[in-house]
Amino acid sequence: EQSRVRRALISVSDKTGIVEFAKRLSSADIALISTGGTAKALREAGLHVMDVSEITEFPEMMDGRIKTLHPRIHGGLLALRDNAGHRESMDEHGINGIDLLVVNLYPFEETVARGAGFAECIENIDIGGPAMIRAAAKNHGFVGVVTDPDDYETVLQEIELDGLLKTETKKRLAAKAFAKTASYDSAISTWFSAHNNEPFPKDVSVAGRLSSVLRYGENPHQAAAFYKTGTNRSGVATARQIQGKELSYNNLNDTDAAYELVAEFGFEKPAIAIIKHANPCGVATGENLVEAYLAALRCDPISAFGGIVAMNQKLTGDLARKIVEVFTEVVIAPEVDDEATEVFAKKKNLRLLAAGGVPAVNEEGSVMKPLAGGFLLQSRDARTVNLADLKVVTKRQPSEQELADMLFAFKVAKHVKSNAIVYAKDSATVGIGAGQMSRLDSSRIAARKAQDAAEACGEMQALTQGSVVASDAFFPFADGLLAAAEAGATAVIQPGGSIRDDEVIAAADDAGLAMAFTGIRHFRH
Ligand code: 93A
Repeated sequence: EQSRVRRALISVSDKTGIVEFAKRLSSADIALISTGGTAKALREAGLHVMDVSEITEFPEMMDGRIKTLHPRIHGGLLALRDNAGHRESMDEHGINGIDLLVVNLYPFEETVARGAGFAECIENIDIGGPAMIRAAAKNHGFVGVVTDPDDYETVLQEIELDGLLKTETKKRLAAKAFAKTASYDSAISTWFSAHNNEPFPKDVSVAGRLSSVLRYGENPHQAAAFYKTGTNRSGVATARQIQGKELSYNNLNDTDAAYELVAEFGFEKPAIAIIKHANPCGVATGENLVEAYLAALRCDPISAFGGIVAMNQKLTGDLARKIVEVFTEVVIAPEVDDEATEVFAKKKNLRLLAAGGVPAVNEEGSVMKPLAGGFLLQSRDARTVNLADLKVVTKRQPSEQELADMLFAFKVAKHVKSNAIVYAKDSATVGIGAGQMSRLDSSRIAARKAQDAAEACGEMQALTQGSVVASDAFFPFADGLLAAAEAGATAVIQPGGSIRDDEVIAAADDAGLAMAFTGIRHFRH
């Protein structure tokens, strides 16, 4: 038999909406018990509140480290109301049942995120809050536990109806409560390990918040959902969808790839990337976004059909009018102006996203890759190759234009699945070879795609004539490099480090190429 909610304990750090919530609980004849700061806020709003210290007969002490850690509180949360022995203990020790617990925790993650010192972070580890949350969630048969202000309204509506909380509701709240304490503890453990210079803790639990259940996964027979980890890295996770159909699993994956790629160019120059199947089919920077878009599109107009377009600057009406000429699935930009929004409104299905910002390329972080029975964890590939990293190894020095294009091509190659070969000219890709098992094949495919693109534009000569070529890893033999020379490349950028580097350098010299080594590899599998 269900019993009415009579007593609620409220102890919250984030006091958003708490006064309104408590007022309605009080109107529903529920007695309120509270810790220091929360009690003060509620009293100021004219509510009648009992202090926890009145119940425990202990003052809050040790700078608040001890507030609710007491059998009169935990007994009230944990006692099984239908168990005679438990009831006896309650009577004997003056313990009253607590039927509703409303807690949100010390803001540990926020304290870490704003760069607070070690001692302050430690002080923001909540002990009493999680203890109460876990006690109430364990005893969810009798206690409702509210850990998220988003649940205030639903809980109120049930209570206002008949003074009760439904069994399913209490169960749902308990599951959410344990997820909350698990992710809270995982944040503490990750932070603590990093502090001890242990980048890889013994146990890793990935804490994410369900953002949406997707229609299906990579294929229609797979189920899928999108979880957000709350790292605040601008991108698909922070984006606001302005219009268009629901984003699919593949849309999210490809949009992420597209946005990370344009982020390489920061705010230094307007950049556009067009993505298909997580690989770019055209990337360019330009004086403005329209110029960059047209140059990116020229690289592979056939593959761009049904693609995803990302940019690193505000999307304007001019560009929107160009994009809608090609069938496009998703468009993502840091911001979208009103004119562009209007242009896209006519394309009902097109998904338009405003991400708020562009993620910092050099930001530290980890990436995970699942495999059967486990997962691999590594730090992000946060390296960008600069002029200072380059070592020219050929007799011929690259020209200034070649150097600029080499750095551009290498940045793009970082975002192409290995083996990656990228031809570029005038800060635009002209041929991309991705995901082949042999570097020579990637090289040939990139050159052939450039030839196709030229023919599609009614040009005789492949766009690779007079281009530069980037390789994500070293050329193990001279053949891949010679294929590039044959396609018309005049300069090469690659990590170097093959045992046959001498052979490869000699072949480059013979072909009159300029070549620079980066010393940095950008595998992406
Ligand atoms: O320092 S604590 O770990 N010790 C406790 O006994 C305790 N009880 C509640 N932190 C404790 N809390 C937390 O205090 C709650 O989780 C909540 O975040 C906060 C509310 O404090 P106040 O009402 O004084 O603002």
